[in-house]
Amino acid sequence: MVTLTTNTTATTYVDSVYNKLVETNGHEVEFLQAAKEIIYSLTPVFEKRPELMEAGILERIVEPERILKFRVTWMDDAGKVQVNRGYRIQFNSAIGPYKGGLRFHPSVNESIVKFLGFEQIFKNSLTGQPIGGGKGGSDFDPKGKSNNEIMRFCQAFMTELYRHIGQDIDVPAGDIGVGGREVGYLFGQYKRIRGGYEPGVLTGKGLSFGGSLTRTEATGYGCVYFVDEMLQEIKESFQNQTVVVSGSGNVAIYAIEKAQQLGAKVVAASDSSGYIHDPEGIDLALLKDIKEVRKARIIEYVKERPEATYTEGCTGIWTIPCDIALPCATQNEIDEASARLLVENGVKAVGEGANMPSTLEAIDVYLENNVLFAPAKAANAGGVAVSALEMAQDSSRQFWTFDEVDKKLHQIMINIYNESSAAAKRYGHEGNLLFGSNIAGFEKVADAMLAQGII
Ligand code: NDP
Ligand code: 2IT
Repeated sequence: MVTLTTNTTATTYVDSVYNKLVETNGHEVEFLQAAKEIIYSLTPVFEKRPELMEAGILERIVEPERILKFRVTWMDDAGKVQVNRGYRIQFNSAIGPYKGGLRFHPSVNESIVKFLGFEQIFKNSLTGQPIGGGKGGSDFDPKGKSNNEIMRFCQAFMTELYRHIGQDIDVPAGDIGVGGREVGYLFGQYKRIRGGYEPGVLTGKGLSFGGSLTRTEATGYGCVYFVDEMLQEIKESFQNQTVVVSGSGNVAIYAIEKAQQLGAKVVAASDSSGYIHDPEGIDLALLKDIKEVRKARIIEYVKERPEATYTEGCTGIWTIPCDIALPCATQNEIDEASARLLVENGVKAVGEGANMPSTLEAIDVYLENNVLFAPAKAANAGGVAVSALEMAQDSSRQFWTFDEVDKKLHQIMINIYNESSAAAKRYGHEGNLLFGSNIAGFEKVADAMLAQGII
């Protein structure tokens, strides 16, 4: 049982909550990393607002409201029975229905889903929209699977998940390994089981059945919009900057697209096998064709662009000198050593398109060296923000143009930047967007929890 620690200082309080978490979740390293970053950045809030300590808000917010873990059984093309593990973590519903993506990747386990779900609470709050935090997924590996196998897996996954979700309960979407195709199959199975048309139950849907324009582009575009706001503080922009983007999935491709539109030269991208370096600037049409149409490996790029080079392995991408680094692949892809290399090579700004792509040590390196740092919760909130706009369109049965959604997205990213900056200043950490975004995201959820009583 959690003992509430009242009548103590904020520092002792956050220490005690974090230590308790280590005791009870010691093996969940990714979750503990995400929790540590947030918990300690909230110390100034508890100093100013002891009523939040007294109400045990921190003890409650680190504990998921519900963890669902289930078997997913399906049959592969060879007729062999396959078993995977499915997850949905319904972390916090103080400000709205649980909302967050599904990740299909062999590395998925409870710790990964918990870290993602925990981050989602604060990110969703920052968007200013009424969505709580959740996340899910499976250790299913989509690589090398046929289209039919993907469909059968999605159907089997939804056959269990459907009973736990709903447009006012929990609204999943995509993440690594889950894009438009998978959301389509998941939605089809949900509709078949429910016997009704409830488009608001999933976001990232196809445009012909309740999807929103700009959702595909939203995370990558949003990340660049956010970094652009940050650059304006030092009277700079994306114009003529050299940019390195890791990954070549949904987030990476549209971060590259928007950075190029704003005049940057994007010189590198990667997948989990290696990275390409194209000093003259990436040919995005070619990259999209390889990754989105052919669904091939990034090495194919250099076969058609002899001026580019391919290198095996992922971390080497951070040795390429750049002004702006946009990690858009996965968690902990920039460690302390990579962060130091980025700094030595003169990086001005880091914008996190992926979730928790920098280790805690890497973040310290950015902050010690005055690198402008756009933390994931704020910088990649554009995806879920447009998901919430998709929910709004589904409810009203009216759909907006690409430009309308893009303008709303841009304004949301500006608001997140302004609110994070203001919160950092209000709590004595001016310029520190990590503190600012954690605090701004937290306060709204904490106030809702306080108002809703001890539940
Ligand atoms: P995709 O599946 O579309 O792309 C993932 C990309 O990252 C691929 O290039 C993949 O390479 C690479 N990658 C995945 N795992 C690893 C790994 N372990 N090591 C190195 N590279 C890896 O996913 P998204 O683009 O949607 O997601 C990327 C990141 O952005 C994730 O952290 C996700 O949580 C985050 N995010 C996504 C949002 C969305 O709306 N989709 C919203 C906010 C954040 P390969 O093809 O070889 O696996
Ligand atoms: O990490 C994320 O914010 C996402 N994968 C998007 C979640 C969503 O519900 O659109």
